[in-house]
Amino acid sequence: MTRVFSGIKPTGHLTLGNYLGAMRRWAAVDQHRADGLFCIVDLHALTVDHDPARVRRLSRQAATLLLASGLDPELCTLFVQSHVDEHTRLSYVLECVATDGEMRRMIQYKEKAAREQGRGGSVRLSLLTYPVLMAADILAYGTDEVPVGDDQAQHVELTRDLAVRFNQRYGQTFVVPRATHPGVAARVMNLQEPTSKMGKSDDAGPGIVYLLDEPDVVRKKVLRAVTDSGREVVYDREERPGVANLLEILAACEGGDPGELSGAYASYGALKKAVAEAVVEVLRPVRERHRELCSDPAYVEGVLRKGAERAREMARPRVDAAFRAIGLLPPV
Ligand code: AQP
Repeated sequence: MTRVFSGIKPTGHLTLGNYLGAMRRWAAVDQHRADGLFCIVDLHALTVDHDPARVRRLSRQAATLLLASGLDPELCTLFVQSHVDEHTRLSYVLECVATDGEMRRMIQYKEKAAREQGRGGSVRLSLLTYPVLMAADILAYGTDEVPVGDDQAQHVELTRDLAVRFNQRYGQTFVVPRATHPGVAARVMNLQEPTSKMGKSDDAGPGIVYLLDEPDVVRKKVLRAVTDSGREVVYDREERPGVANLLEILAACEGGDPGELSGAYASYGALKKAVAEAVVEVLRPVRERHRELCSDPAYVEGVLRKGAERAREMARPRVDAAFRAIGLLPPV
């Protein structure tokens, strides 16, 4: 069975972008057709300035929201990265095959390092080595497929390079994974800045729809979305990114093609109303299920405990094999 690994970073409240671009597909498709591992990658959240209590809170919330979105612990493995030591064990070994130059070429590193410096902070070494830990997350499980958004494609490419290099130097150990991209909603854009991704670690603002926003808040954010001075609803990503984003969100919520949907709306106002209601409806069951799960934290903890046990069993043999292959003595 195809093995799929994907992660979500507890760096902010989860957004409509996370849901439409990733979580919904994990629950509706990936966990049914594949052996799915879905991970709250909390170690990655430590690579930038953070509040420890907030990371813990967001990790719990992400697990609850993933279950609320339909992940079924009977069908997939849901766990927290820091609960499975194999990730950091393997990360060190992979640091011994990766190069400094490779790390510095990562676009996300350059962007995030500049952001940290812009905020007057220093750049953590872990931000530079983050793609190696991500490679370890993936390679530890013999992953075949990694569903990712556009911005993570370079990291999966690096993961493939490291797997191939390790296998060539030290013997066949890792499966070489491939990235898969969601067809719809690959990149939900910020409603106020439609040329930037709707990112959960961006400063909170009216351009980001959070999964736990009240319906009226969702409506307000969508109705205030930035469009342009035109009047006619046409789908043109380059010239009219705001309207294109709304059409793509609508298509992701209701099905259909953004270009074809554009013909159904006579004004931006009508389009925004339709998008607002579509988003409210898509998020309604998630919010309701989330509320139920919050009243049973022991259930969520149990899922994470079993998930970590299963993940550990899957990862350990391959990570042990990598230790032996690269020259480390087995424990006596
Ligand atoms: N706007 C988006 N549109 C489509 N897909 C998105 N994803 C995230 N934002 C959008 C997808 O959600 C999954 C988990 O994302 P992540 O936790 O790895 O990172 P992020 O949400 O992409 O992170 P942010 O918000 O940009 O900020 P940082 O990196 O600082 O936490 C991924 O599959 C992602 O593609």
